Amino acid sequence: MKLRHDWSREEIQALLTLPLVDLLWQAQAVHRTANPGYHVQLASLLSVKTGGCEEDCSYCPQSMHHASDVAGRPQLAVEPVLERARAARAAGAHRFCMGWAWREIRDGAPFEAMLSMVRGVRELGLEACVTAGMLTGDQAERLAAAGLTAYNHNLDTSPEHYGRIISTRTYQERLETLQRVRSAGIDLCCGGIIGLGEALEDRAGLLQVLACLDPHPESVPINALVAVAGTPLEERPPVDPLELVRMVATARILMPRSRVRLSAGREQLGREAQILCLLAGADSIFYGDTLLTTSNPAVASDRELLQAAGVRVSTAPAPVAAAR
Ligand code: SAM
Ligand code: DTB
Ligand code: SF4
Repeated sequence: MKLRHDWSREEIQALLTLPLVDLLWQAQAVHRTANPGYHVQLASLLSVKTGGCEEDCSYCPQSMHHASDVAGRPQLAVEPVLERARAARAAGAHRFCMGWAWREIRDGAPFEAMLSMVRGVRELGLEACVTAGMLTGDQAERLAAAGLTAYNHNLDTSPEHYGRIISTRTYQERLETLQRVRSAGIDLCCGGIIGLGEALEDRAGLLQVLACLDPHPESVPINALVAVAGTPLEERPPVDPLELVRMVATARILMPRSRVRLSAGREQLGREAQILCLLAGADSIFYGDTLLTTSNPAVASDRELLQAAGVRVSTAPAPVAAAR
């Protein structure tokens, strides 16, 4: 399958607006070729540093600019984090993702602790993912040396809509961090959110930026806004689940070999809508009762969902003796 990095916005918009049955047919054809076993990766998420973030992302409950901010929670230490990683592995997770509500990583004790967490998670045989805002080239190199599998840094929306959602940093800064992660040899986890009041052209615009990255991000999280009370977007109406299906299907067609992760917002979806997303090419979910600050479907109901859909769960790799 030939991978393309030259998609035009018009082509993407045409995919997004295809009759749903035709879009699903195309997405499935791509997905069945790239992922014939319909393997789904389970990724568990833990907030290591919660709230008090300097950025003003209008969807985010952890920004210090919003009434929703849950400030003053102490940052978790290395051992409790690794305890949670062991529990996630025992529950069947394949990847362990850790979040820090930071604008950027600063050097010092918290960064050293982050490196220890990455090493510890890798020694458990889990993939390790970190999301912690902007980082320098040197920090990216050190995370790579600790064995970090992937760095999550979302573009969230189109370059045009971005300024209406976030004012404290630019799209360009986001792209520069992504480049540093790439240069250090760490996989990219980069996606966005729908339901921010964006137009269809903005959804196409986000997907265009992602699909024109070369190589494509190894994982692409597609979030539906969780409208949290106290954030500027608290009044936004819920997204139509079929819009999410369209977004997943189009991402699958554009980036055949990337993991498309059905991320925040699953609690608002029925079982059938989630199965449509799996059919459309989603091959990863967040697994565990919480996301960062909001809730996620229970582990038992997710097991039932995957069983009902008939997809297979990726098996966790064997533990590595020591991280690099
Ligand atoms: N501070 C880091 C950053 O922004 O990269 C890491 C954490 S941040 C919470 C990770 C991602 O979660 C955001 O980029 C956004 O895409 C997603 N997110 C945050 N709040 C959300 C919400 N209420 N609904 C849906 N997705 C959300
Ligand atoms: C991503 O794209 N979605 C996850 C993960 N990357 C870090 C975060 C979703 C957060 C939803 C709101 C919350 O729980 O605070
Ligand atoms: Fe939330 Fe991350 Fe934005 Fe901070 S940078 S407000 S944690 S999304």
